Amino acid sequence: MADAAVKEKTAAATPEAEQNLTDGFHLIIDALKLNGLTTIYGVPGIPITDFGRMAQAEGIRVLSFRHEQNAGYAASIAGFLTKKPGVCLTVSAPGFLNGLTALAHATTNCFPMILISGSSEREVVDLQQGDYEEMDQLAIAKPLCKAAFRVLHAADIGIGLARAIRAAVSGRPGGVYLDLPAKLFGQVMDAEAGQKSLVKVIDAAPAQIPAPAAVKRALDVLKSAKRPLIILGKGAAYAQADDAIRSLVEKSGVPFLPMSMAKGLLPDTHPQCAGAARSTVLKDSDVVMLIGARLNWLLSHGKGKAWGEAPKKFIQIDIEPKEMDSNVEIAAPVVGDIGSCVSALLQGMGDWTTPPADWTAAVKSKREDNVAKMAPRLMNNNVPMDYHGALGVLRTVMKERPDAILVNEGANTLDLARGIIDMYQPRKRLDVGTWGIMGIGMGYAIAAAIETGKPVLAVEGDSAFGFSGMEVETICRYKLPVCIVIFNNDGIYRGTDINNVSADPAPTVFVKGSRYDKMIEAFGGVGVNATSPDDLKRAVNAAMDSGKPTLINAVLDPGAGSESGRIGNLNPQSKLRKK
Ligand SMILES: Cc1ncc(C[n+]2csc(CCOP(=O)(O)OP(=O)(O)O)c2C)c(N)n1
Ligand SMILES: [Mg+2]
Repeated sequence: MADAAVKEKTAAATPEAEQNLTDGFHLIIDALKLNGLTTIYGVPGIPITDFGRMAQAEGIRVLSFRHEQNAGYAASIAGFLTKKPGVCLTVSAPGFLNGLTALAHATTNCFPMILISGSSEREVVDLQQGDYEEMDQLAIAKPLCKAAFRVLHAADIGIGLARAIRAAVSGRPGGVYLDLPAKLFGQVMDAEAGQKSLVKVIDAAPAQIPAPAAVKRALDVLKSAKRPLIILGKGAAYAQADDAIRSLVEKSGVPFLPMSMAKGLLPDTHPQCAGAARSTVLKDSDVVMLIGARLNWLLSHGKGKAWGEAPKKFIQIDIEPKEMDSNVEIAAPVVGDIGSCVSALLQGMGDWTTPPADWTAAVKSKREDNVAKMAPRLMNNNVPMDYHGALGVLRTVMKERPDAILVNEGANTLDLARGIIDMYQPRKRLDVGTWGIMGIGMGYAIAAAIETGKPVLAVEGDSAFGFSGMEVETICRYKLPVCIVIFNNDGIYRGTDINNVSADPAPTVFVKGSRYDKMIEAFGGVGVNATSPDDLKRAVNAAMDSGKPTLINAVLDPGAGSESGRIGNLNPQSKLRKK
């Protein structure tokens, strides 16, 4: 700050001198713009307040949040949607730490993101002399991201940002930390030398072509299958190789199972979609081709009960060689970027024989049975609403607006919405991701609206919403076309738990009958209390048509949910617990 003040005075005294100078503030802005990074999600404060103002003045879109974690989640999903690193900007120590959760989340989910944090003076931090917001941020960030860099000299800003961009988007994408000490912003240098020091990153995520032998091996294994299955992960959605993936799936004739954020890559209503026959295809398949999907907990690590007794062979397509054999043996690893791998497979297929008809017919009939069983439940008009009645309405809303973006978090609210709401287009479903994290909701909704210009429907558990709820002000401030529907069942999983021992409520319950709709009214948004599926339908359609920031409090039966949604089995049990 002091440096900036001194510089301003000097510049006023000698205007012609200033023309030949630039400084850290401007070089960072120029470097971002040069690389097409024109949106920043963040929270202002020392030492980056002026930087945000200047960036805005220079045409960068600076979106100011109420908490860095939400700004960070916004940046992470911007990275997923655009294949460019989403940028989050924070102040030092506490702001940095608030943003760090999102950086770790981006890394875990393989989203490209750069967390840029201002930091305190190196000399003071390193001697631990108690600076304002003192913290060795670089050291703390390192284990939680793909790469971490610090820039100490204005002349290195160009290189520093170039390294951050490459690290974020090349190979398997992830989070990168860029540490910018306060002094850097005010550092002055010759303007021409400054311009020359900037780097425009060429081919930041170069294609990684798979080895022909690996492609042939994969096709041989797939050809040998009697009951093949393709699993599409969010890596496949990220790749933006939509046409090639669709062609591969359709030409192969193999049933496909989309992971949550891969839904819509091919429509959930596609004749080969096995989404509604998930347990059957996992159990009974004999060859499984994973495209940008990892065999982590979300796929029961590729083994155990969910995968049945039948021996299985896995083909895995992934950009990260270390992913292979992470949980089970991979018979045919194909390492490369998804687009190049899928194209190579397509080319190698030649005259292809589709899988045995008894397998595809069995999958189809299982799917149709399950869909038919579900249908009447989705049409119920119960008051208070249950999940199926409410989700039946939202399913139709999304069907009628296939290019809207669905953001989804919660436990029951997540698991049931994922199964019930069909998706029709790629990258339209954004949810809790690899960690099953609560708190992504409003950050994702904001970034989705900003990055795509499309209307956003955020379907939120009442607990999930609470993690980022204050950002409804941000949504109203920027007048974003976001409709938030809160599935209000008075608590986490359910609102019915009772504490028999003291006056305190049970740990999973909230204030009964809360009116979340009133929150958005405080900021000029539209609030609606919906008690029936019909109410909900009217309110959501009005919101999606008007594009006005809207929050609908959907009153659900407090007893409707189940513990931890679909993953209750992951809860450890006490043998001593008194029933
Ligand atoms: C950051 C974070 N904290 C806590 C949790 C644990 N957790 C899982 S789901 C959930 C909330 C579920 O309640 P709600 O959002 O109301 O959905 P419901 O099941 O009631 O529909 C919580 C707190 C988590 N997943 N992530
Ligand atoms: Mg709830």
